[in-house]
Amino acid sequence: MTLQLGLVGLPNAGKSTLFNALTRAHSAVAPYPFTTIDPHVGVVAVPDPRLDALAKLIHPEKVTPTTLEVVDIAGLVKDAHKGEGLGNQFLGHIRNVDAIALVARCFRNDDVPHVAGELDPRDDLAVLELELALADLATLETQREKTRNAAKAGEKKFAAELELLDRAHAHLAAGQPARTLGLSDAEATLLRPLQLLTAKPLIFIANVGESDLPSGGALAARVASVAQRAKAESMIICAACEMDLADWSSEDAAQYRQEMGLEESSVERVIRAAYRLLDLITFFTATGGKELRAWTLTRGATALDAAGKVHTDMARGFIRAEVIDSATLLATGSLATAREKGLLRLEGREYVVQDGDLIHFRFSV
Ligand SMILES: Nc1nc2c(ncn2[C@@H]2O[C@H](COP(=O)(O)OP(=O)(O)O)[C@@H](O)[C@H]2O)c(=O)[nH]1
Ligand SMILES: [Mg+2]
Repeated sequence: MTLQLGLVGLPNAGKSTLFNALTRAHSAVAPYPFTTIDPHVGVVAVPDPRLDALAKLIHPEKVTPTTLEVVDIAGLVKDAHKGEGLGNQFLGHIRNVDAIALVARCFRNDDVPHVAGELDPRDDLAVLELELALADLATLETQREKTRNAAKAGEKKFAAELELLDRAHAHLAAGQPARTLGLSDAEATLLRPLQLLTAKPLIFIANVGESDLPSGGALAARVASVAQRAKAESMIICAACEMDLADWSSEDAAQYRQEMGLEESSVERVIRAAYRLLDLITFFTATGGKELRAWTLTRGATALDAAGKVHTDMARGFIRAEVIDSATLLATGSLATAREKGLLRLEGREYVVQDGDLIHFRFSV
């Protein structure tokens, strides 16, 4: 299961442009072929300098970065929650993603009409946030009805659930996202099946024109203030520029970025932000020295979880994990030396995997 970041925004915000830039950009790690699952889902390699450095040390035949999926969700419009246009279908797509990037139009282009005429990303973001909240309110109302009936039938556990649903409903009705409900683990588990849209981790993207790089200009500042209120990150991107850059050589692209005062590729920034949002870490495997591969894991996951990512057999027949963190390995210079020096630790199935660990699983089936 690959984690998905959904691009959500009003029509003409630049979602498809950003989607193309993200999925066409050449990975810094290894040439990763752009794969389309369908026209709206793309696979992007997660850039990781540690993977580059490990490849230089291990000389594998193949280097495989870990990936994220990006979903271009067709324009959300006002009244989508009522099923206007293809509203319900769009909301269903959003329900399935793990994190949301709200794309706000901040570029001026008289050839590209804006739905509301006057350009103000605060209005656009308010429409988006409202639609997501109204969809959640509808979900909560339906669930409340079901739970209320079950509670009437006398089952005690439903009374507690009903209370939680009432609390969530009041919170949303007061204009707050489900994200800020402050749930206990048990409560979060109860609400998770509802896949509330406003509970999903969120970043804001100000899609600016080239002339507003790198600072973003006045409209991007408005996006930043909306993001701050939502306690979320915001970033400035020129999607159209990034799409052009995807076709340039990496030297030319680097020179352009330097001239524009951009520190790194926006593609990398978006992917990194998604990683942070989802609280993900990366571990590496180097099977027989042939394939060096990066894998994504949720922070806090164990060696057994990691083994299961690689192969179900490895989890089933798990014996031990041989672990070295990549920084130590890189400083040592070679896997053989690290082994001689006893730097590879033997860890059991409960070991909590750390970001950057290189793991060799010992298993028998
Ligand atoms: N000037 C400028 N135009 C952009 C930018 N991003 C998108 N556009 C243009 O805006 C139009 C709509 O973009 P698109 O990505 O299709 O928007 P979507 O409806 O959100 O998918 C296209 O003509 C793009 O070329 C940008 O950063 N600057
Ligand atoms: Mg589009």
